[in-house]
Amino acid sequence: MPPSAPRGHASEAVSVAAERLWAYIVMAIIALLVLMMVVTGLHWASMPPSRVETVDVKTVHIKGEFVETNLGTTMSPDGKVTVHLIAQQYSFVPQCIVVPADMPVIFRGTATDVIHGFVVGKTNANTMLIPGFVATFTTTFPRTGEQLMPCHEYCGTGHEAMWARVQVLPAQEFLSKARSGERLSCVPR
Ligand SMILES: [Cu+2]
Repeated sequence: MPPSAPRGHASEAVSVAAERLWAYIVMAIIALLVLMMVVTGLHWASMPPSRVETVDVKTVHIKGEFVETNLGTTMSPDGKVTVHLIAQQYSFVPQCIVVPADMPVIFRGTATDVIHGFVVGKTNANTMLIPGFVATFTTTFPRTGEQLMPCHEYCGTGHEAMWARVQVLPAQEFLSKARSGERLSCVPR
């Protein structure tokens, strides 16, 4: 209320009405936010992510899709590109990952000891790797070139030295290498 307005003046009623209106709007916004928190909280509590894949940490090195000979990038006959990787204190296997640009790439990874994670440069490829669980996502790399891939979950004293590299190749170059059907990586031999 403007201090100079005389009591009972028409401007008082106008300002009181305006303030009441704003109070109602703000209360409605707060109520909506609380409702959103309650609904999403109940929703996620009652419906955990549906596709939870587990893997036995004790045998992950010796059988199944995460044996050493299966780590790296493969292209299946139907053209699906899949990267299998493992995180352990304090490295990723493989240390250098080859992927094609402009093609969907499926990542499948797990950890063998403690929780790790990775993010590929400034892309949206970003996940946690939890022992006993398979982390998977599909992404597409629009730009060619090399990206750094650090571990982004603190995993112990060697955490800051835990890196891999990702080489994004032009799709044609990748396809010519992948045609041989074997797993690919850019780890120097
Ligand atoms: Cu780590």
